[in-house]
Amino acid sequence: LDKKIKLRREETLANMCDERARMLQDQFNVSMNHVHALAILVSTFHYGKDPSAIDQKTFGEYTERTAFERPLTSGVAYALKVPHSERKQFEKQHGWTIKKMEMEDQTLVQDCIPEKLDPAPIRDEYAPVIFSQETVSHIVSIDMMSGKEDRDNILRARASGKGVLTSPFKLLKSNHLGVVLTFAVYNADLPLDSTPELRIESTVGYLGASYDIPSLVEKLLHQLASKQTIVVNVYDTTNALAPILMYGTDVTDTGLLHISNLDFGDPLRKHQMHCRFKYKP
Ligand code: WA2
Repeated sequence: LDKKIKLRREETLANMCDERARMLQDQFNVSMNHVHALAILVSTFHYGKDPSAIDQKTFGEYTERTAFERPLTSGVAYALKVPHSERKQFEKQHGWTIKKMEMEDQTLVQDCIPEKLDPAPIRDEYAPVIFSQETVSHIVSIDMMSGKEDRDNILRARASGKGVLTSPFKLLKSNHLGVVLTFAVYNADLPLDSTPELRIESTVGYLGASYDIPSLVEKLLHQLASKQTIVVNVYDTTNALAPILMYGTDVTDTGLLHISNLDFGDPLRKHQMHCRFKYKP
């Protein structure tokens, strides 16, 4: 009988964990598809029309009204590809200088007050944010290539044509651990088998979404009852030897553990959900 109860407990935990993992993965996938569609929208209405049919007002309104399509995201933004040769012209046209994301004093960066940010140092190219959803308006004018995680994402997104994810890192202003999803925007509808070289050359900008993991996973788990029953942790397990805790507090071992795999659509990144019962039987 004891064995039967134990088996039953394991089954319950597995079912609860798999259900939560599936929900998180599905919501992530839904918003990823919508961010992809936004990248195509910018390509069609900003670059496909002359004059452009998108400005900050249109972008801000559209992204706010369609926010329900992107569950778990805290905001979307569009950064422009600007080669150094065009920097002066770009800054004159926009009436502001391209800002650097990183400062000597990390705490000030997190506050993210644009006037306090330094101008971006000279580089071959920049990726300043020109359009944003209201919720992330604090990143407008910041060069996304001046932050390591954002830069890696931009380089990988434009060479691959796929949606790519960063490792977890502290997002600007919110100071919460999050991930950024990036799609490149091209000046043409490129065939699926295009070379990375052609893709990089055809790149005009980058559409990105940020996921504030703690608050958004919390919101998701809240929708399901039984928060009193199980403890959930989400890890980035890309480096199996050094998993990064993305959600939850450090675990108190109550014996039984169930691991559900998560697929967030970027084959380079691996994620897992770990579930335990809150109390020992
Ligand atoms: N968005 C919001 N908060 C952030 C952030 C970000 N990146 N990086 C650090 N904190 C415009 O990939 C292009 C969004 C980057 C896209």
